Amino acid sequence: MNDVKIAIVGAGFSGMGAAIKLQQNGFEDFLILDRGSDFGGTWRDNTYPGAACDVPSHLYSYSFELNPNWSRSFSKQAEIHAYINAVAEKNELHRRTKFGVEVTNAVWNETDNRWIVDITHPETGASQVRAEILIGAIGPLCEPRLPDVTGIADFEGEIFHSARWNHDVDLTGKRVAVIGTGASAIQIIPELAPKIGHMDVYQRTAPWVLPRADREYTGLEHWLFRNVPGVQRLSRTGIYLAHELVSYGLTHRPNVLRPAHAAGKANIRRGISDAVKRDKVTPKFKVGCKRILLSNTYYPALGQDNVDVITDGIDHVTPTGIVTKDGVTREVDAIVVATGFHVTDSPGFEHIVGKDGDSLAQSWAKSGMKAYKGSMIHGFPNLFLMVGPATGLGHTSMVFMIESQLNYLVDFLKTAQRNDITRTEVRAEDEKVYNKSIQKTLSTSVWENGGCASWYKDEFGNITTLWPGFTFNYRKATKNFDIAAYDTTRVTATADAKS
Ligand code: N01
Repeated sequence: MNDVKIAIVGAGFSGMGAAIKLQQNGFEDFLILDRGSDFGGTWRDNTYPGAACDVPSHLYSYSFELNPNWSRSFSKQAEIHAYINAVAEKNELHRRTKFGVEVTNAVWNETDNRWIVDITHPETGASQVRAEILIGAIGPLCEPRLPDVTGIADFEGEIFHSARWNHDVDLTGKRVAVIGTGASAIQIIPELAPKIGHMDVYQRTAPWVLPRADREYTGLEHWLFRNVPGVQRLSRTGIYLAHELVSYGLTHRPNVLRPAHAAGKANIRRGISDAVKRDKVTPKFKVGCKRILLSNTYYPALGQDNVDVITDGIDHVTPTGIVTKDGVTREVDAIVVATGFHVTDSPGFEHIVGKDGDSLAQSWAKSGMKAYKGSMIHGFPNLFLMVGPATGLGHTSMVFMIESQLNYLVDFLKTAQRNDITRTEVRAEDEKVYNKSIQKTLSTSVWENGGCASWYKDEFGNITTLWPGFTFNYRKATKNFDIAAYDTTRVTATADAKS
């Protein structure tokens, strides 16, 4: 049994950020556990052709590790992954990280006030880590969701999910089907279109895809970012404020976003000349209801003669092709599955077990995901969930939200240390009131009223993933650890006593 004060599960942006902030604040006794072989989480796993960030890099990076060398406004996956690894190296995170480790279970032990974390490693086998605090940094976009389509398991050609790209397969000249037209697919399709023989794009819902102001930074800009103090921060602030304006429309006044409809439609007209295809890809819901996508190359790719957009719905898959509901069979050599992730039903939730013996999945099965400030959950003492419920965004950088959570995390740890607190559990009533207010704010939002189905909603139809409103309000809400919302247990001279 390995004893640590803090165990961090996940070495992506949020787990690494937590580790760096812990170090900076004198909490050195921690261990990061990750099943992969490298830092980066989703930016390590998503290596599909065209993978890039749809938030400008100067904002989609840590505020405490600015990078003046971003090559372009919207960086590609390899550059983001390299940045993440450079940050990890600079902060010497390898010293406190175990890779190749699968966390199979994490169970709260009420007697010891500790998390018992079961792990397995291909070489060292099964063992346990015992921790006072568990930081769940598993990320909401890490478990690929495969479509529940009859026969898909029996397909005999190449088939892989966008987040598990098989680089050994050469798709040049092949007949390829892409299932899905979300954020990943719209980046993959333009990369494949020029090289494949024929592509069928299976679209269930047409997304809004707006032009992307992507460009390389000039030598002068790089020089300014490196040498003139404040220029990079100014650029970052400008990007941040521009994105925050969108949040007002998304949350309170969807009609403010009307110009985006025009921009989206113009993007379609520019890219596709065929009227039938144009009609097929024109969205039928309000912009912003599903994630707004950015691309200058998606529609031109769909407009190519060797690309068909199929909207008839998949009925089943045969060993050699896909049959749509109208009975048409289309033979293919490979299927790319770009159908997203288990977000509100992540398998990871089944393996975190709280004080009553219920897992997060069981606890949330009755009424959906909820947490206090997206971080702490009633019934799960000393668990701090990164990018938890109601922290997701549709308009700007998740790194901003992560850093807000990190402020809260550090203040929580400092408060506990200062007051000799060994057990911290958010009160059920505070959690309830907090989530009620989130749902009230969401009631005017485009996510609720925009006429679409999206992964932002859970099986009960509740939006449990998104932060509604300006991100600076979340920054304010997480500035200080509000101990009054928590039940705590303190160490006394003789024994632990409930306060
Ligand atoms: O997944 P998605 P994604 N049959 O859920 C369709 C982030 N991200 O991997 O819209 C047929 O968006 C589904 O159809 P519908 C970003 O937060 C960021 O693309 O549900 N189709 C949809 O078209 C994003 O939101 C970047 O009707 C099926 C698609 O599959 C999140 O990751 C880049 C189906 C899934 O789209 C997920 O994006 C990439 C079925 N059975 C991703 N099931 C950045 O740039 C699903 N679909 C930062």
